[in-house]
Amino acid sequence: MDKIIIKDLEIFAYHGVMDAEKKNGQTFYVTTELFMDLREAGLADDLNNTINYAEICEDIRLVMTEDKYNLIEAVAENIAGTILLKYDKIKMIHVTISKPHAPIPMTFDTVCVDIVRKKHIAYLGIGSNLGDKEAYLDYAVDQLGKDDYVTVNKVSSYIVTEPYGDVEQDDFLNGCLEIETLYSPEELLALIHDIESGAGRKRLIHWGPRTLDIDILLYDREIIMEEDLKVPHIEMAKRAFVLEPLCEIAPYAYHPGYTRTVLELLELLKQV
Ligand code: PH2
Ligand code: MG
Ligand code: MG
Repeated sequence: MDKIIIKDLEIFAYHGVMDAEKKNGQTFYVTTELFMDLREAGLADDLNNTINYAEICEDIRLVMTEDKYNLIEAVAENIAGTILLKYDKIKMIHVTISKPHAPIPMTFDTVCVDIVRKKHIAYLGIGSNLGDKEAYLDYAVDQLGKDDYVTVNKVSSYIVTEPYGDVEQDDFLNGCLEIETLYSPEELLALIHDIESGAGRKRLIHWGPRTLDIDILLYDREIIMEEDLKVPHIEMAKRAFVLEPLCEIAPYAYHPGYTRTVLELLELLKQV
């Protein structure tokens, strides 16, 4: 991917674990690589099609000088988050904070923290079969959208579905969303649990009736097999109530386990 690079932007600031560092300050150097498509700007020769690097330098200066952090890790994380949130065009950022005058009683060139952060695309399934089902699904979409680190790109129609599984219960209302997020899968799961609790979800019967269920279906092309989090959702290929709404918003989204698109999975399921 194309990128704009700002090398060793010099900023005097007061970050450090030691009291003296917070009192006296020192010079830091910030290098950022801003990953974005530069072709349109290149062809049109127009600043409106890209981002103004002078503005980015000012954003970095503000993060560097408005607060005093203990760790350059925290400085880097804040710069990455601030810039990714502010600029839609920037999809990924590489930040290096260099601290050549760090209090180390030895000779060294510099010490750096170096991080890469990006916007992730995730697909979520939502379902409800208790109370005002439509209001609960709307609540999920609203709450996700309100979070600073989540943008809701697309929402499918809501469809009425028969309960899947052995528990006898009321029909579900199901839907799917595409989101863009700065959260890791684990952080996203924590947010989802908060939203489910906010909808009065009680975890009583496994697979039983619920006011609101939100599942991570896909997260980029990652495969995660942790005790409390499995992505892609392990049952999604068997569930028409997931694949149908998902196919409406993302027929060509890719399942990295089955190496098939959502559309292909839905067609395979219909053949069973
Ligand atoms: N969720 C379940 C179990 N069964 N059936 C339908 N139709 N829709 C659901 O969302 C659903 C289900 C457990 O997550
Ligand atoms: Mg579920
Ligand atoms: Mg769930």
